[in-house]
Formats: sequence, C-alpha cells, structure tokens
Amino acid sequence: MSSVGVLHKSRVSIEEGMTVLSVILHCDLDCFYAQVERERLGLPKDAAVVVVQWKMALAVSYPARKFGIKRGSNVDEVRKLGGDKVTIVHVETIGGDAPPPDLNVDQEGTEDLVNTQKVSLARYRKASADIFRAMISCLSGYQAKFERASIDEAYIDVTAEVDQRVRKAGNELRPLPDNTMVVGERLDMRDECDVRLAYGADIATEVRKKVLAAFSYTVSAGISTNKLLSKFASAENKPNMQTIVPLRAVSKLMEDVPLRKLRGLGGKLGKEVEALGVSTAGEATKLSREQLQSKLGHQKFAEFVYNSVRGIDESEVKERDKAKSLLAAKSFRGQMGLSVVEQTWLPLLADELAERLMVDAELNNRDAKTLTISFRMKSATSQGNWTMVTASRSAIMPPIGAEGRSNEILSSSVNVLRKVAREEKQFTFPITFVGLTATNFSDRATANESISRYFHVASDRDAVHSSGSKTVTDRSQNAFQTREEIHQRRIQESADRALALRLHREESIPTDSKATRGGRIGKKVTSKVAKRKGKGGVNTLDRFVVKKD
Ligand code: DCP
Ligand code: CA
Ligand code: CA
Repeated sequence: MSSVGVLHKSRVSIEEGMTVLSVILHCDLDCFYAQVERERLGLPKDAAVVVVQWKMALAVSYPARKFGIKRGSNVDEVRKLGGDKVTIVHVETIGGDAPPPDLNVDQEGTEDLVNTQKVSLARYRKASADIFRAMISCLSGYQAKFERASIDEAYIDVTAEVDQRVRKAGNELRPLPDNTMVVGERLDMRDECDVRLAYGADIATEVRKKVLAAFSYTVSAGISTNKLLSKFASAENKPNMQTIVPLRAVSKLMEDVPLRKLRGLGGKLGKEVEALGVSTAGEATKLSREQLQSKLGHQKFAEFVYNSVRGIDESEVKERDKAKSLLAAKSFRGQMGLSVVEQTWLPLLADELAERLMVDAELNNRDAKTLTISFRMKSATSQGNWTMVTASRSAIMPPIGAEGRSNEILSSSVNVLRKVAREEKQFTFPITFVGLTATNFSDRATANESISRYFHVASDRDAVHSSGSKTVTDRSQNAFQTREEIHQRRIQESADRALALRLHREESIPTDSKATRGGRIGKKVTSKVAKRKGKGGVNTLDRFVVKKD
C-alpha cells in the first residue's frame, strides 16, 4: 500500500543505525466539564449531567447522551429529553450584582445575565492542570515526551520508552490491557509495529488508571504511530476506552473516514476541501497536490491535506505542559457601548487576566511579555452595509513586579480602545466582543529582564526597534539574502504560522466567546510588525490589524 510505504518514512532513529516506528498516545478526557461538575457536586459516576452556558449545553455526560442530549442542545430541550433524571449545571460566572445562574439555570432573567456577567472556566482549568500533573508524574522515570494540546487533551510520545521495553522483553505474547480496541484485524505479535503499539497500550492504560485513581475522571486514549492517527483513535470508542490503530489498518481505515474527523480538518480548511466535492479522506486521496493547491492557495495547506488524508503526519510531539496563551474575554449578545466596555468589562477582564497570570507564574515560574487587546465590532462598508470586523493590537505586558498590575493592564487596554475609536473612524463601536490575551511567555529568570525592558521602552517610545535578539539575528542574516528570497521566506513563514494557528484552533477548546458566537471570534491572524508608536502610554508593538469576515 502506497500510504503505508510513505508512513514508514516517519521512522525515527533511536540508536546508531537502528530505526524504529514512533508510538504516539493521545489522551482525551471524556465529557470533560461534565465530569468535573459531577465530582464537584458529589454525584454518582453514572449521573446524567449537562453543563450549560447561557442555556446552551457545552458538555454532556455519557449517561445524559442516552436521552439524546447533545452539545449545543438548548436547556429546554435538555429538560424535555431528560426530565428530572438530568442534573443541569451552569458554568461558573463572575461579575455583575445579580446572583449567578449556577444550578438554577431556569431562573428569571438568566438571559439578561449574558450582558452583565461572564463565564469563568477556572474550575476546568484547575482540574486540567491537576490531571496533566498526574499524567506527567505517572510518566516519571519513563522516556516520554508530553504535549498539552488543549484543556482536556495531550499527546505523549512514548517511542523511546517502548524501544526500551522491546529491547528488554521482546515481543513476548501477552494479553492487551482491558478496555482496549483495535481498528481492523487483531494485533499480530509477529509484526514489529503491532508489538510496539501493544507496549504503547500498556503505558496508555497506566496513565488512564492514574487519573481515574486520583480524581475519578475517565480518559479515552488513542495509540498509533503519529499524532493524526492517535487523535483519531482516541475518539473512536468513548468513553473510558483506548483504541489502537495499527499501521496495517490505515489505508483501509482512511477510505471511509469523514474528512472532518481528522486533526486540522474539523474547521474551515476541511470545509474548503469538501468544496472540491469530497467528504471522506479516501475520496480526497483522488485529489492531486496541484488541485489542492489551486483550491487552498498555499502549498503548505495542500501538502498538509495531501498527507493527512493518507494518515501521514510527521509533526513532532512538542515538550509542553502549559498553555501557550491566557485569554480573558467576553462576548455580548447584541452590542455593548464603548463606555460600558471601558468602565465595566475591561476592569473585570484586566483583573481576571492579572489573577490568572499570578497563578500561572507561581505554578509554572514564567511570565508573559505580550498583551494583546482584541475587539469585534460593527463597521460600515463602502456600499453602506454593515460588516463585523475584528481588530487587535499588541502591547508590552506590564511586568509582574509592577505595582497594581491589573491597573496597568487596564490602562493599557483603555488606551488602545480609545486610540482605536479615535483613529479608525469607520468603526461605529458598539462592540460585540472584547478580549485580553497574554502570550510570549518566558521563564521568570528572564522575565526580570523584561521589567527593565519595559521601563527602558517607556522612556524611548518613538524608537523603531526589533523586539529581542532573535529579530536582530534574523536581520543580520538578511544582509546575505536577496529581496526576492526575503519575500519568499516571509510568505513561507506566514503560511507556517497560519497552519500552526489552524491546528491550534482545532485542538484547543473555544473560549467562552467562541462557544456562544459560533466559534467565529478569534479567527484572525495578527501580523507582527516591529513598529512602536506608543502614544498615550501604549507601547504598541504590532501594527493595528483589521480583518473583515
Ligand atoms: N467545550 C466548549 N465548547 C465547545 C467544545 C468544547 O465549551 N464548542 C468544552 C466543554 C467540553 C470540553 O471543552 O467538556 C472538552 O471538549 P471536547 O470536545 O473534548 O468534548 P467533551 O470532553 O465534552 O466530550 P468527549 O467525551 O466527546 O471528548
Ligand atoms: Ca474530551
Ligand atoms: Ca478534547
């Protein structure tokens, strides 16, 4: 089979001359928010629990799914289907004077709370951090790489560990762990790949048992030779099961897999491929690279899709156990005026972000260097119609050592908001979304450096500069490149970033904003331009970017 042939290319070299197949695990918590609420409320394991946000179901426990309740179901529908057999829990909310909706989701005026309170995912983030810590401690002493992929999922590269186990114990016949399914035929213990995946299944079971014992949460896992296949596998037999996808089964499996089920193809990219008249991965293998490229615009995307539909994914498991960014955001039903956003929402969001940064700093000994402020609002088109636009601008994050960090974040955000209001006349504000994001983390030792950088920058506002040594290095390299090469490289880098962003979106769960606004918020790429204006106390690194839908 041709695809298997190519898959073998992903063998990695462990020892001189010896090549082995990668073994990658993907762990995903079952009905995550619902399990967290079930445990918090002390409900039995088989309780039908539905977690809602502003009357819409976000997470549905497996017993509740038996009633036909799904993510996205309205709370009235949930009641109709499950009656008093379901426990409906509202996600935690903060802000506003009214009592939070909590368990009393039907209370009068819950609809109005949408614009006076905001959801807090603190409970689920805390559970997530606890779970990942337990998983990592389970792997201690093993040669494994752990990558947090979203609030409730992680990839684990156990190739080196498996390699060691094979060397020690060889391919002795032994039963697979409980709750393990195999896609296609049974494993063949004379097959090197199958033996390795069986060892992977042992490790997956250890990790899942650890989380179950520590917190009573069930996890499903996928075991295969790359991230794409293991992610697909973990979703195959939920809940509380693990699924092996042997290399041998891949081409047959791909024939009927809906495109949308594949990592990176659940969203817009998948839709674009479907527009070529295909709905399964198998059908999509009939498309040439050229066809894909002419539809998707960039060779990177074409290559990604071309490989994905064949089950090929050479992306590495990156060692990372914490989130890449922290977001405090709020979406509004209808629209919110500039002054309310400034006086009510920005202070709340600034507090939330400062608080989360503090917890994060203690936990992970790191701090963010960049603060990005994003808005979504109405704008008039030249034809006199309305369109929604997203605007975002980045500034230097007030350093952790600064007094009243939340106030600093707030004043930075207010300045940006006012500046945007002043400069961009086409915006009519009211606003439908506002978000503050912390990114660009570095460990606290180097974070101290950023304090002095912040003060230095504040006294040198109009200087056009490059942010950090990396840019400087890039510049010196540029001296040896032609303009055309630089141009090409920029295009390439921007495609890399766009692809990375797409994959990131696929895997991370939506913010509260996306969940209520159909996932449209945040679908923007902020271009980085090393230009600082910094009028009005804002140290603006990025050019102001507006993206129309
Ligand atoms: N989530 C959300 N809005 C979405 C998708 C997910 O708020 N549109 C939240 C609720 C989920 C959690 O993220 O509990 C994890 O998302 P998953 O897609 O992994 O779904 P679940 O864990 O709920 O269910 P499954 O058992 O299918 O993984
Ligand atoms: Ca999940
Ligand atoms: Ca998930």
